[in-house]
Amino acid sequence: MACSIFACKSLRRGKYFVPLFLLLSVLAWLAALSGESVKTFQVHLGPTGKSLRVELDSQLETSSQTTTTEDCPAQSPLLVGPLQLTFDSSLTQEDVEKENQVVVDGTYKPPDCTSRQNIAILIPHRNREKHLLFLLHYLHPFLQRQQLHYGIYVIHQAGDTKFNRAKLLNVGFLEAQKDYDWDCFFFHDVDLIPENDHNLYMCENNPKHLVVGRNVTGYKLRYKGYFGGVTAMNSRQFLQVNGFSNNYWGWGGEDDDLRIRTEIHNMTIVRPPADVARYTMVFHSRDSGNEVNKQRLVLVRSTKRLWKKDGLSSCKYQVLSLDRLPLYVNITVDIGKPFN
Ligand code: UD2
Ligand code: MN
Repeated sequence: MACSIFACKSLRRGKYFVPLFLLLSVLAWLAALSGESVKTFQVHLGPTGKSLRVELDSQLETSSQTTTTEDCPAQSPLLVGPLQLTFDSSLTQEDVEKENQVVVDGTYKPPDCTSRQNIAILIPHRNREKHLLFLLHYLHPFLQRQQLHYGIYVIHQAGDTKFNRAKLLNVGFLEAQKDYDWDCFFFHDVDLIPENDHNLYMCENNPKHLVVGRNVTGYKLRYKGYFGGVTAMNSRQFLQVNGFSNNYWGWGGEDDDLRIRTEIHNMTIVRPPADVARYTMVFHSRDSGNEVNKQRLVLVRSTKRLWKKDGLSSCKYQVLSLDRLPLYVNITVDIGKPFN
């Protein structure tokens, strides 16, 4: 074909343009493919030994966690009902971490649906490492079977002054809120293991008390207004009652104080059915540093007068460290000492 020198050069350049374009497209396609590769199948085994689910662990899935999925079903298909609990003293931290590789920095999200609530589990703690390990061993798979988005926070009291469970739980609430906009807070003793996953770890329209029965008390409610062990409140309810009192040092009374706070606000305590709300308390004797609080009856009588001034609004503390460990967020805190 006849052409000027200039036009011929452009035509020749055009000849290379098409194959070059095709080559670049193929390269781009290959790069995209390798980006979503490495699909590995992991089988997660719970303490039941049953397969909880087979998970497709891929970059595709990681990215799908940020996109919206459907709400999880009203009843999780993964529930297994009552479990026979065993406490093997040879269980190690590594074992529990290995069982729970899906947990990252103490938090977990169901991979294929959106949890109906976002749950923060707050555990007051000092010198109960073995109990904590047993609890984590059972609680992580339990919450995963319930298809919950959750985070576990252990609030560790520094020093050896009297233990103050209630104030630690206030600290847990205030600190966990900085992490994420959790809907629902569980106040959870370290030594109580839920026996049945139909005991749902979700909040209700009223404060919830979950320990209807315990092995050590013949699975009977201790008394009518009993509100100890494991309780759940949503953030609105907990803020409304101004949280726990900060003034209960040593054993007892702080759970009744919280109940009175809910009564003042016309809330009614709800409980799951007795056949599912069952716990095993790992055996223990009274800890040193948590002797019976002789002031507790006097304090409980002044709740009505003091709740507004004493609680979340007056909770002073100093976080000494906050560590995002594989199985929980550990918050070590200086909560001061009695009557300061
Ligand atoms: C009951 C209540 C508990 C609380 C307590 C009175 C039940 C099932 N539980 O528990 O909720 O009202 O009476 O304060 O009714 N802890 C430590 N280290 C210590 C001391 C306590 O970690 O040195 C934590 C730990 O989470 C423990 C919790 O505080 O589970 C309650 O203390 P406890 O187990 O000694 O008291 P208990 O079983 O009588
Ligand atoms: Mn106990």
